[in-house]
Amino acid sequence: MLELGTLEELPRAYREALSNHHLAPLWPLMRAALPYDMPIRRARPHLWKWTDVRPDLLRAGELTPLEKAERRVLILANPGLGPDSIRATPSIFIGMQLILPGEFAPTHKHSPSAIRMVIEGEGGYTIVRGEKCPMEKGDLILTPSGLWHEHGHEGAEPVIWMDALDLPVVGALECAYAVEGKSQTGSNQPDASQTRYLRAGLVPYSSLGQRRPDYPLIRYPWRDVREALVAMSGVVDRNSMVQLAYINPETGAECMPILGFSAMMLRPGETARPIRRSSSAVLHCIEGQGEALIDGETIRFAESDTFATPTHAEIEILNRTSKPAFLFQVDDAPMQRKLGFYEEFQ
Ligand code: GTQ
Repeated sequence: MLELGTLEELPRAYREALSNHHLAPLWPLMRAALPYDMPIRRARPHLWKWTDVRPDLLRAGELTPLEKAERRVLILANPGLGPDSIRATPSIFIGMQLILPGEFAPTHKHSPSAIRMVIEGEGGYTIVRGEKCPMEKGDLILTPSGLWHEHGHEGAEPVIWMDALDLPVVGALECAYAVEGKSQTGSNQPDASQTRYLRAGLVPYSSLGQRRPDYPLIRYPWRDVREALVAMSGVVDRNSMVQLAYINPETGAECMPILGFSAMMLRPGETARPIRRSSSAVLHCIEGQGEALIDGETIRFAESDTFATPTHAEIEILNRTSKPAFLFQVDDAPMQRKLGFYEEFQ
């Protein structure tokens, strides 16, 4: 291995000259920038327990009216990424959002893309591009870059969901910004998951002949995803994972450009061994409970808990119970694939 020169070995006058000229020598930083064999990972495997998140979020509801928040969100800050971190992993922003009965989170659009994963409560809705999407537990709702969106609540109990945004990526490129908008008149029609894209394998015929909408499907109801996982679990080999990817039904590609979404089922007694990958991820338990072994660290998760897995992590997920467990996963594999450095390690 090369012994690289350090900064201290350079004459002070030279270092000062470089600094005055806004120049820096690479060689003392070389191994920090490009370590051998494995990236330096500051992000830690970390668990955010629902029993902590929920009361803290409800307290935010008492302390801060929505008019003073625009979005009432608590950010999941990965402890390895520093005290001011607003990232759950290097690329993934996760927020827990609370909306109280009768409240309204005003219309805006922004350059980062977002999704919602509904955790609790009934009567919440999001209007995306004029499409009114009901929010039921486990539903995935997309809010892609540049699409107008607003949230409201017609129910009686608090509604809480998880937001995932590619904000750390868009922000690092100094491209993150939002635009305020006027309230949208939501269409009276049910959202496209209940109409045009009701069944896998079927798309509106007209979409074959003309330019397809970029984001034809905004809402992926949990009821359908859960049913599909259960059906699949009966035929998938015990050594393979029961996992479904959320895709764009018109293109077959991942449904958003930077972050990817999937749902998995852990059968009773199952130990799942996802392939080691260069992507980081956040997992959220929709139902059931289990244990995740991440780079040798054990995380015990229960319903509505959320945990982060670093890039290149060695992962095992165990369900020791007699009931199935269901996890939702956000990862940055779509971006890594597009940029040409995504890797899987056998
Ligand atoms: O609901 O539009 O967690 O704009 C962060 C930024 C949620 C939202 C977040 C946002 C939103």
